[in-house]
Amino acid sequence: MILMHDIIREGHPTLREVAKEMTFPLTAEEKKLGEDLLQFLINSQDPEIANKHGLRSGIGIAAPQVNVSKRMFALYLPDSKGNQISLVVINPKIVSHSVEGSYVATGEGCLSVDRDVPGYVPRHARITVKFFTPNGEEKKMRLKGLPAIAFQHELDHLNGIMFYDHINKDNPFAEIPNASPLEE
Ligand code: K1U
Ligand code: NI
Repeated sequence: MILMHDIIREGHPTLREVAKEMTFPLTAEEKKLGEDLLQFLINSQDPEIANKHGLRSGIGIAAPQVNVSKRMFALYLPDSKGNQISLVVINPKIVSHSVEGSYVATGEGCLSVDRDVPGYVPRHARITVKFFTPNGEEKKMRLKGLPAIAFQHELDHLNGIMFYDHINKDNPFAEIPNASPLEE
């Protein structure tokens, strides 16, 4: 079971590495890591389990955040229609994106950052993505709203990028041209 002390924090060099592409078939250890990442998110959103183990709530978590520099992350959140997105994503790519941007109105947080970093984080409003499942099946998906933002936040972790790298340093809440706020 992944706990908060397994999650590395800003300043750890792994968070700034470009993670390695994964090869198939995955090893048993790599499959178990995917399951553990997804289970962490499920546990973190269960008030009883989260409270018992002191887990911060998350909708996404990437392998580099548990000090494994491989291109894998998990997402667990509802889409705009109320369908649960529950995914382990391997070797993800954004194949196209909207011109329109989006940002979380209250800013972003990160399980690897123990402080509030205020400001808008510019993201693509809609993305078309390709990735592999742990069984090596290729998937293509369209995402919008919070799932699209979460996917981009986690993909950034695979490229050594932190959400605050995108915040305007001179004016963190400066208007982002052609972007709409996402109210949580
Ligand atoms: O990667 C992480 O550190 C997890 C982080 C990912 C994230 C996705 C989208 C926007 C910001 C950050 C989180 O899961 S933050 C916690 C969270 O549950 C949440 C974030 C935004 C809106 C609603 C919930
Ligand atoms: Ni993060």
